[in-house]
Amino acid sequence: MTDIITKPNVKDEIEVERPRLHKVILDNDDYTPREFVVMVLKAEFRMTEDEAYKVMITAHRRGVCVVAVYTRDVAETKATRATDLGRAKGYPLMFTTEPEE
Ligand code: TYC
Repeated sequence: MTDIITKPNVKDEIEVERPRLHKVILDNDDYTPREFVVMVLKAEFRMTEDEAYKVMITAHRRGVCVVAVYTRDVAETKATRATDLGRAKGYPLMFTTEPEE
């Protein structure tokens, strides 16, 4: 028996969109020690000491710094985990997320 091979019907082709990426943002505060912020950035965002220091000092000087971008779930999980590390020590350290344009 001969198989008939047909080209996929155009109507069957599904167009998928790349998931929107979300930024994790570090907010400055007046209480969390600098070294603690650096430690959290290294632990949760797999940064080197130098990368973490640059992000921390940018947030310290400018008020906020974008830490990284991820899909929404990953961004929210990491922001929550990092914020919780500060809260466990009584610090007001805050990581938030927002969708990229
Ligand atoms: N501003 C804090 C201090 O002087 C350090 C700090 C930096 C805190 C960045 C939060 O996102 C931050 N101890």
